[in-house]
Amino acid sequence: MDFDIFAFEKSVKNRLKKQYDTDLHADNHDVYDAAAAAVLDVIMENWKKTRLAHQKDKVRHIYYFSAEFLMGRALSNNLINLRIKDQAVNALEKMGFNYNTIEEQEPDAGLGNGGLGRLAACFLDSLATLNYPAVGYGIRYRYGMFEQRIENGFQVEYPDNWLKNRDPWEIRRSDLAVEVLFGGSVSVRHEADGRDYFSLENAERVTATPYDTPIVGYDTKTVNTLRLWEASSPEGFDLQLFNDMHYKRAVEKQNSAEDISRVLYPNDNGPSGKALRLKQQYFFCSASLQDMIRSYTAVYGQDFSKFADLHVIQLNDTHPVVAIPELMRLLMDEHRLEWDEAWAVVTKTFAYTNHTILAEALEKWPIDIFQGLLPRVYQIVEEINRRFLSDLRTRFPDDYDKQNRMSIIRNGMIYMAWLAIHASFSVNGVAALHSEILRTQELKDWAHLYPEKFNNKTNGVTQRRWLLSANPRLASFITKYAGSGWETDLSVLKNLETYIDDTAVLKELLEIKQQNKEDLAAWLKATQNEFLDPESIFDVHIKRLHEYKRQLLNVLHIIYLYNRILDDEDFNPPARTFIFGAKAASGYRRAKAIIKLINAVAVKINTDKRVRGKIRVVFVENYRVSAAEKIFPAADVSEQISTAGKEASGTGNMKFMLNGALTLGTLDGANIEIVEEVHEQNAFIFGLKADEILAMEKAQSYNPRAYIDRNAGLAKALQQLTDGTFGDARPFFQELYDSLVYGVDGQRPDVYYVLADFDAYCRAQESVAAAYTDREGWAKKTLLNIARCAKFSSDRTIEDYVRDIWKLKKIKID
Ligand code: 26Q
Repeated sequence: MDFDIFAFEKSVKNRLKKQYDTDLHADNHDVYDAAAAAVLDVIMENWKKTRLAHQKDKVRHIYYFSAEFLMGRALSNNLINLRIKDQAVNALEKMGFNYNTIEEQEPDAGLGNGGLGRLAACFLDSLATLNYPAVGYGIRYRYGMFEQRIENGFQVEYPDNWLKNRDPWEIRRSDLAVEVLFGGSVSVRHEADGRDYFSLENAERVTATPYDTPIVGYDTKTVNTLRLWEASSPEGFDLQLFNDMHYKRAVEKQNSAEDISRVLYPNDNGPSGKALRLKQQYFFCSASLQDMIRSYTAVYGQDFSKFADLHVIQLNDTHPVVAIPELMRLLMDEHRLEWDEAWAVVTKTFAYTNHTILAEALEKWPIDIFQGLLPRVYQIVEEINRRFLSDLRTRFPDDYDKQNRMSIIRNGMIYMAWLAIHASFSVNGVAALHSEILRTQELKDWAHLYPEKFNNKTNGVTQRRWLLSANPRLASFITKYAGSGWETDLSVLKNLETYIDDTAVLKELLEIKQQNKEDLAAWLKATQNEFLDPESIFDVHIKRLHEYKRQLLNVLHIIYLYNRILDDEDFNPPARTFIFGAKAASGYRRAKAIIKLINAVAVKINTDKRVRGKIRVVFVENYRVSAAEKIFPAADVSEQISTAGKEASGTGNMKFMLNGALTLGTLDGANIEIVEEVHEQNAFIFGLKADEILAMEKAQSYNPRAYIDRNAGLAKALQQLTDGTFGDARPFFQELYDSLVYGVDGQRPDVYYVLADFDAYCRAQESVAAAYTDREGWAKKTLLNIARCAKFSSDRTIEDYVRDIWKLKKIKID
């Protein structure tokens, strides 16, 4: 990169002078803003070059449609990918600023819930790094994932006002605004060509304005675009009403439009059923398709025969599936294609990724909501389904059951996954086990009908953010021993295996982990006044709070361990710090009760002198990407303990591995593939397997009582939930108890097999303790985990998508 450090310095100084008239008194945020703006300047030229190259060569692009992009911070990431971080840091420090302080000024772009949103962000990084033409399309939420504070042990949500200051990375493109219509009624015009043309009357008009953010590839000139849409009213507020002193009504239309991109829905794995959510989905899908069609028709006019050659749209779960009937509508109603022509385009354009097997997460919309909001799109969905059912009847004339099961519209609902599978040319799961379960269980009918569509794409994460940027000590270690080049070819890490018996190297590795643990301890001391002992095992459970992820299993073990230490003087396991970070969906009562329980157990244990220096429990407030970047490098143990068959993939498991933490996990999602790489002796695997759970579910044979009766330690821990041991939140803990032991609201007891896996989990934790005590043995396992994580780079994942689905060509800029 031809980077002029003096120009950069001057550019920062000039901005501080011009914008703030205060190079002397600039506060840290002003400096961040000026530095970011100066970095954007550096990016600008290649961004333009990339745009021109991609236009000029009329190349095939991937369009990643996603309701979420969990980008986190951009400053360090951009500096690293531009390969100018050291120089820029030096320049800023020379000016008297502390880089770390400056970096901390940037709010996370938290436009996602968790795994699915962060995966989208890793994919964009890999696509740019690998020089593939790609656009991310989504929503510019005014408020992202809520800010979590813990008050009296309970989660309290506060709005994430991430745009309070301007976002220096985005460029508003008002020149590219489009209009999206809602509601109204369908009117038909019969025209001279003999066809009926449909349009909407009295619809609500909403303006969609794109904001572009650059996606800088690592060590390449490619700069792709993330284009996020903002909703506003074309009319602004109503001056007449305002003058008549109807102040509320005067801004009604404006508010109603702006509501669409106001806030990210904070529930992961569980649909909202809210009309506003459908509005969000249609809003960004329609705007994005109009945007794509506009650039296409500028070159090819109304000849759509090349559209599917130049565009592939990947649907990130069902959230953007309404794009399917919307593209039909645009092609027929706005561009005058016949149904069959339009359908031929659509079915060559879309590919669908499924991210979950939880039944409650499968999106379906009540017809009345859908039809009321999108009357014309609904007609098209009906027609798609009518034609599909007529095909089904020819293929399976006697199987009425199947025809009913597979109908896209059924029982007053529209099934978005069915629509996606029927219209897409590819359907994929996100880990081998997950894709297998889709094929053989959840989507069995569909895999039978369309076997050629089904495939697996195991998730991955970008080593640029999750190793190079987050863990500079380990990054240098790797370069020193494995060699350079791993930043774009993670298989280089396998060279580390040469050092498996080199005690000096192993010692160095342990020292790096130790330093990272000290850093994390210092950060938690500074931010939440927590005391952590860096000599203890850092056992880390960070991910969204959900029953299937079984944070409750972890807590029950902690309670059990606490009791055991108190009961038995001779029991002296190595010191442990149990670290949690998790947000619960705002309306998910039981998840919130688990957060309260973790905090109540933390208070009890951390204030009990008898276990001081032996166990400690820490809840990291407001877990988010920038916190994750500090936690993964400091972890010894990676908790991946979901009920087998329920976690589609997991990606945190990969970030831990990359940072040398050992997996304590079930054979679920990508854990299985991690263990395939490192072998069982380098991980701690326990618990029921997916097929065993399935068998128990089918036989309805699971009785949690049996497990409680057989295990006094478990019985005691359970009893302590409700006997006041953990303080004053008894109704919440009582519900947790009841859900495990009796089942609540007509549910089976212990739906996620926490009690069935308890004993195996305790034994796995004992193995962890024993293994940790053998420091050199632990270091070997750590080294091996790092050496064998090549498969889990999102670069590998992207190459798999490109080869099997997207069929893109690399475009070198310049
Ligand atoms: C749906 C409708 C209305 C409101 C919200 C939602 C919604 C939002 C987010 C539903 C689901 C999500 C997120 C799901 C998710 O993050 N799934 C995770 O995806 C990861 C990437 O593939 C996997 O690694 C995880 O296993 C999976 O849980």
